Amino acid sequence: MTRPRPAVAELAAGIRAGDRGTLSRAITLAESRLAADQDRAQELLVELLPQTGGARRLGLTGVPGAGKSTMIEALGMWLIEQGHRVAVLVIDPSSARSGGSILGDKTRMQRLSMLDDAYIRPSPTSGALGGVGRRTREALMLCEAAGFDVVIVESVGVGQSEALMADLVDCFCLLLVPGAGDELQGIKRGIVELADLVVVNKADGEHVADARRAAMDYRHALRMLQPATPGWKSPVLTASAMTGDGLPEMWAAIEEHRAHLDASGLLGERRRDQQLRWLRALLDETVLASFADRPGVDDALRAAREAVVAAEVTVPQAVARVMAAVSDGR
Ligand SMILES: Nc1nc2c(ncn2[C@@H]2O[C@H](COP(=O)(O)OP(=O)(O)OP(=O)(O)O)[C@@H](O)[C@H]2O)c(=O)[nH]1
Ligand SMILES: [Mg+2]
Repeated sequence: MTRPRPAVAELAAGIRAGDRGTLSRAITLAESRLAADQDRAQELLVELLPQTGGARRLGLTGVPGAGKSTMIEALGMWLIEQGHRVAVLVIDPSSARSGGSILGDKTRMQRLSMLDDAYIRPSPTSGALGGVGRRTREALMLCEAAGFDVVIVESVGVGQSEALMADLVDCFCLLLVPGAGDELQGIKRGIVELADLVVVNKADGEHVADARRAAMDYRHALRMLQPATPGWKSPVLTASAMTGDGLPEMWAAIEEHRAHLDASGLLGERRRDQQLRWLRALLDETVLASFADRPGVDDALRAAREAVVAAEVTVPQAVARVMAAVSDGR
């Protein structure tokens, strides 16, 4: 069985031309677990590196139902009207397990997905070495090379996905809804601390007053926290993804944050730190994986566990034994 394999140069040309079909194929290639595909994907990424880095990288998180997808669709359509090209990557922890809720997300962004200047893609979170964010990071770079000047990453604000998202984006936006306390919203303090911008969504109809009150509360709470970006006071805005109210103000705040990152040199610093943390994480994982693959490791680990449980050795001694057994096995 032979599959058609477009040359890397051909893929690169298609992506540079902004072709969404080629972009999809390239992202699929980068997501593949086959070593041969990975080689080509990395070759492609290197080739496209000079065309990456140019987008506004925006992360949007919030509890399920906060209105992230609705907000991205409304903001995305507004941005496209302003002449932008908008890519959306949806980090979905459920997609790996169940086939996921992606269909639902696509449906919710139906109007956006029909526009030529939009691209929407789910990002699986598991499988590859390099942390859960790896695939999203590579997809983001490919979208940039394809000329999308705004890339929005959506992540459900529960679990660890928002910390990983903060390592992918320049501006981290937290979406809240009025009328629910922090506990109810499942928002951990650590997430609020990451926010460069807080938006209280669903400020429409009977919720407007609640939304304003919630925004006041958060403005107050944020004063007690370390700023997510040094020298930047994270604004707390109200908006409605449904009516579009507050979206231009939201984008203005994102642009202001960007101007602050540019003027202070923090943009380069943030992206460099992100790359270095990724290098570190991928290296750690790769070393561990290659260690686990060596002959004798399983036996040595089992023996170490037994010896520790039986209190025959200390934990450092057990580790030394495993390391010794493994070097002998080479
Ligand atoms: N009234 C009102 N409803 C909204 C607004 N934004 C979203 N909703 C509704 O809230 C519900 C959830 O919206 P989604 O956009 O799917 O929320 P989400 O955060 O993407 O949800 P998950 O992807 O499941 O985590 C939908 O029924 C939306 O119609 C808003 O600004 N006002
Ligand atoms: Mg959603």
